[in-house]
Amino acid sequence: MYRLFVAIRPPAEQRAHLLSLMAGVEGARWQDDDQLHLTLRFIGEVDRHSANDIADALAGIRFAPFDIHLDGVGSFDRKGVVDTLWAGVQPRDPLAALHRKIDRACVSIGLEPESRAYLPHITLARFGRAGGFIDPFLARHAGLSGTPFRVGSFHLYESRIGHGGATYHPIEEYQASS
Ligand code: 3AM
Repeated sequence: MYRLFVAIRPPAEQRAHLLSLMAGVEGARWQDDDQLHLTLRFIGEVDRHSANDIADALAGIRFAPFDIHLDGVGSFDRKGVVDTLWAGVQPRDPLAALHRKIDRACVSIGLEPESRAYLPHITLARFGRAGGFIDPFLARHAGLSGTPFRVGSFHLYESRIGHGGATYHPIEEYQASS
């Protein structure tokens, strides 16, 4: 089985900016450079046959390149405890439009449609069950604003869960139309 998701790989200078933010939160498991990505659509566990179908369906997606920039920081909670610390991106509309195209491609090959609201973000850190105290981090980086960068492609990634957490492996890249 393959655990798949579709994501944008931020360019090196944006990743360097993100890595420079990663300090000062106890209990944070900071993402490393290889792990930094902007999820467009989580797919989950599929067999080889479905993985090939997904790769083919994604190849049929047409989208024009667009620019986004880092914008602010935020967090997700699970069971009332902070679970994920992330950097935001703007504008969200072209990302949401691409998310919908990818969702339609997934549905076309028999996957369930996305049921959760899509909030584009780049995960910076994850937390164990004890969570973490992130208020100073959120206050310090509320004004985060990066230089615009072009989204000219997206990737199909495989997530492999190992002893040290998940590693992410780009297995296919899909280019914008023009
Ligand atoms: O982009 P991030 O790092 O927030 O949280 C997981 C990660 O998102 C998310 O998919 C990305 C690659 O692993 N993810 C994992 N399980 C998920 C699920 N069941 C999920 N997203 C939605 N539903």
